[in-house]
Amino acid sequence: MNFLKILLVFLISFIFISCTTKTEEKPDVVVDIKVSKEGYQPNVIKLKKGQVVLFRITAVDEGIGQDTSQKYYGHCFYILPPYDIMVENIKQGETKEVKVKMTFPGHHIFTCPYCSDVFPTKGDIYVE
Ligand SMILES: [Cu+2]
Repeated sequence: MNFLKILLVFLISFIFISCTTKTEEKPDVVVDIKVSKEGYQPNVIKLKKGQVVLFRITAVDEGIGQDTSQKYYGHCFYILPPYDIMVENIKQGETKEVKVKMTFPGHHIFTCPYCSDVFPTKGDIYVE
């Protein structure tokens, strides 16, 4: 019985670890991205499957506003599922980082859900 419990815990942690794309591994590549109401620069990013990528996102303008008492402000950086990576609330002039292991090949979209319905804040990631 105890053995089964241990096995179950092991299996659950294994599944959790293998599903997550955020990583503590050293980055293979650094990608600097600027975001403003003009969109992301660059907005097409080509990467290789298995690479660990450090994304550094800098907000150039105020985005949806700089009121930090609000839940959401500035810009953000969201890679849609299956990555489902979200960097929230990047203030003007601020740079936020996220490290992602590119485990899913193909075409993926990143966007700023705060303002992408008004501004062209969308981009493409190609993982081959
Ligand atoms: Cu935005």
